[in-house]
Amino acid sequence: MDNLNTKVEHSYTSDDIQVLEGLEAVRKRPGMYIGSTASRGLHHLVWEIVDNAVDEALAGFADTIVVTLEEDDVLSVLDNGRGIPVGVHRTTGRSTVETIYTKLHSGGKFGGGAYKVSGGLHGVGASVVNALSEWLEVHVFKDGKIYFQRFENGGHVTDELKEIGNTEISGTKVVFKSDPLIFTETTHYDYDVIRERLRQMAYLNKGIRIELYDKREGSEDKHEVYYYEGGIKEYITYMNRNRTPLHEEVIYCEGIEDQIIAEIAIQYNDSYQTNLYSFANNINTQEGGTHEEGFRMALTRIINNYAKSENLLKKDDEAFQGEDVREGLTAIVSIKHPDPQYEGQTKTKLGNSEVRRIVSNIFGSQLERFLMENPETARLIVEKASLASKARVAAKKARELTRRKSALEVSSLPGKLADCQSKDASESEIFLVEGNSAGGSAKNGRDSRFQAILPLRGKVLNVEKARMHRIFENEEIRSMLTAFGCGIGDELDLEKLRYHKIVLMTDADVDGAHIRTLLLTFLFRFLQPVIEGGYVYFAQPPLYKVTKGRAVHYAYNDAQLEEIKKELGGNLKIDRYKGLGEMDADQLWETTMNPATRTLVQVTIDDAIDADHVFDMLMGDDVEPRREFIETNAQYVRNLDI
Ligand code: TSJ
Repeated sequence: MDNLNTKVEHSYTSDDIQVLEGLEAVRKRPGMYIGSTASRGLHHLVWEIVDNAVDEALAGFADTIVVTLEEDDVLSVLDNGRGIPVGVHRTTGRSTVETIYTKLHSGGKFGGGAYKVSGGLHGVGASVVNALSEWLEVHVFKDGKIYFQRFENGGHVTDELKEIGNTEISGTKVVFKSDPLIFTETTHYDYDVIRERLRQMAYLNKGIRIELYDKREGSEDKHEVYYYEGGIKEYITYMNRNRTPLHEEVIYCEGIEDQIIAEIAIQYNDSYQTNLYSFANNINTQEGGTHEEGFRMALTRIINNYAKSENLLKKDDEAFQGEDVREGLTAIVSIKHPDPQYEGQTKTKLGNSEVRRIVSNIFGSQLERFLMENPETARLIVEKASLASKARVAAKKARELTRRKSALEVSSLPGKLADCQSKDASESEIFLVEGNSAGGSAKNGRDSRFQAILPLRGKVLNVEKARMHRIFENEEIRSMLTAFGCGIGDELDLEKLRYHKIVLMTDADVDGAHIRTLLLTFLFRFLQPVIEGGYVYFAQPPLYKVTKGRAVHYAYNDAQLEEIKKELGGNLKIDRYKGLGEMDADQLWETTMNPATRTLVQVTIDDAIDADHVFDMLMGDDVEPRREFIETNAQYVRNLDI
C-alpha cells in the first residue's frame, strides 16, 4: 500500500482492504487503465465521468450534462438524471455510490440492467478516476434530498454517504481533482481538447445537451452549448461544410436489432475523397471493423441493384466496385453495443461479427427505400459512381501502359510521324493534325527544321470516345505517346518531352471540335503536367477566305469577316473553309503554322480539380454539357502567342 496515503482516520474491514488493494493496483500501473499519465491520460478521466452521465441520458433519464473547468485543475460534471442509487448495495453491503467509486470494474454491474454504453474502450469505471484523484466528491440529488460523499488520496473513504440537505432537482454531480503524484507531467485540462470531444459526443448522441464552462482565471469565462437534434445527420452537414454536396438532404438511417443500435448518415459531395468515420459506443473506431464492413457491403450492393433495376448501367458496363460508390462520400456509422469487442493494433477495430449483418440490414433496407423515393438524388449518386468506375478502369489501363513503357521507349517513332530536324525540345513543335489530307498539306507546308506533323485519324478516335481503356489500345494515342516521349502517369518526365509546343490543329467544325475535346480529355487525365507546363496549344485556322481580284484575305471569325467586307467593299468572293484539307500547303503555312503570322492559343489549367470536372463532364453521357464545354472552352485558355 506504499502509494496510498493512510493518514485518513478510518477503521477498515476486510472488504475495505480488498477494495483498496484494487485501487492500489490502479495507482501502481495507471497506464494499464488510462493509457498514459500524460495529458492524454488526464483527459481520459474526464471522458470516463462524462460517459457515465451520457449513459444516463441514453437510458432516457437525463437530457443535460454540464462540464465545468474550475480553478486549481478541478473538474466537475453534472447531469439531470435520476441520481446514482443511494441504497445499500446487495453484494457489498455499502451504498451503491461508495461501491462504484471504490470497486474496480463495478461499472455497469449495478442498478440493474440499465442500458450501458460506456465500459468500452476507456470505460474503466469511476473507481479508476477515484483512484487517480487527490480528492473526489459526489453529490446525488434524488427524491428531494441531497446526498454527499467524499474520497481522498486515491479513493480513501472519508465518511459514508450522508444526506446533507433538501433539493428540488434530481441528478448526479461529480467533482474531482486529479492527483499530481500520478499525473506528474501535467494536471492542466486543455479547453480545446475537451470542447472537441464534447461536441463530438453531442453529435453522436442526438438530443443530449452538453454544456462546457471554463471558470478558471484568465479563461474569459468561455462557454459552449452543444445540442444536435439530428445527431450524426447534422454531423455530416458540419463535416461537409467546406465541400459542395451533390444532394441537399443528408441520408440518415437508424435501427435496433438484438439490443444493438445502428445509425448511419451519408452525403455525397463533388470531391473524389472518401470520408468514412465509424464509432462504437461513442468511441472512434479508427481501424474500422464489422460495423464498417456491413456498411460498405450494403452501400455497394444497394447502389448496384438500384442502377441495374433502373437500367442506369449500360449492358456492357461492369458492376460498381466498393471504391466507385464511395468516391466523394462522407459517411458516419455509429453503433451502440451492450458488449463491444475491440481488436487491432490500437484496439479500435470492432470485432463483434453479428454487427456486420445488422448494420448491413438496417442501412441496406433504408438506403434502398431512400433511392426509390428520391430518384433525382439516386440518379446523381449512380452517375457519380459511374464516373468513378470509368476513371478507375482508365487509371488501371494507364498504369498497365506505364509498365509497358520500356517497350514503348525502344520502339521507333511512329511511321506516320513526320519529325522535325531539331532535337532541341524548346524550339520544336508538333502539330497533331486531323485527317490525312490536312496532314499532307501540313507536311508540305511546314518548316521541317522545327515543326513535326503527326496526322491522326479522327473517326477512329471519335467512335471510341466513351471508352477510356480502348484509348490505350488506340493506334493514334500510342503514336502520340511515342512521339511526345515523356511517358505517362507516375513516370511522366517533362524533361523527356520532345516538343515544347504541342499544337492541336483540328477543323473548325463539329467533328473537329469532337476530336479536340477527346484529345484534351486524354491530356487532362493522363498528361496533366504537360498542360500545366504550358506546352499545349490550339491552332487557329481561318474560317473564311476572302478574295478580291488577286488579293486574298483570311477571317478567323465572323467579326473579322464583317470588318474585311466593310474595308474592301463589293465584289468579294467569300469561301467558308469546311476543313483544313481545303487549304493547300502554302495557305496552311501562311494562315495557321507560320510563327510570324499565326495565332496560337495556349491551353492552361489552373488546378487539377477543375480539370477533373471538365473531364467528368466531357466523359459523361450528357451531350449537352459536353457541347457547352466545346463552345466555352475559352475559359481554359489564357495567353495568346501571336
Ligand atoms: F459514475 C459516475 F460517478 F462517474 C457518474 C455517474 C458520474 C456522473 C456525472 C453521473 C453518473 C450517473 C449515474 N448519472 N446518472 C446515473 N444513474 C445511475 O447510476 C442510475 C440511477 C438509477 C437507476 C435505477 O435503476 O433506478 C440506475 C442507475 C444506473
